[in-house]
Amino acid sequence: MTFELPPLPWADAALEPYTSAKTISFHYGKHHKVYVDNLNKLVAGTDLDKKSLEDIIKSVASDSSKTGVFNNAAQVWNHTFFWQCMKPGGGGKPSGVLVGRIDRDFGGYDKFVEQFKAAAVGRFGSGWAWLIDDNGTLKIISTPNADNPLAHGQKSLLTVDVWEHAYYLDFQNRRPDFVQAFLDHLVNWDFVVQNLG
Ligand code: MN3
Repeated sequence: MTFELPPLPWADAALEPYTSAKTISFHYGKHHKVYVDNLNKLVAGTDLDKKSLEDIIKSVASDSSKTGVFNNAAQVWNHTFFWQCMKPGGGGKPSGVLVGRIDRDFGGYDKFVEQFKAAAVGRFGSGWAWLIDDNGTLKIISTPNADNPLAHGQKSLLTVDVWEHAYYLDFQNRRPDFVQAFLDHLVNWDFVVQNLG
């Protein structure tokens, strides 16, 4: 199948001032698009080209001869997921069903924020921080480069991209400020609840 760059859930400037239209134009319009284009080239004419994106990621995750396919497929999935994790006027404390889960598994929202920031800021180099549902328990993890929870049989609820291209135009080297802005102003908790399933 031919993979397509999915439309963004909001306008390019909708997340300003925390993520600028310029960042989105590069991050979505160039980086995300290139992952889609590369994936299409890599799977064309192979036995992978009839599989879904999720099946490709799971089937090549531990195949060291398919690193290029994995990296591009996972980055397509990660970015599509990441855009949905944000919305204008988002962030802050969640309400409803998530409050109880966060209290139980982290000991409160402040502890959740502390752990999420530590994972996102502490990821050396490029990667992602995630809130996952690991067999009924909420956990925070970080992954390097393109790696993601799907490749490890875990369920993703929320992610933040901490590759420099995600924040450098707006925050330069200040990754902690970007992660704080993400948590305070951008998180789409409705999407997180939807992922709980
Ligand atoms: Mn990115």
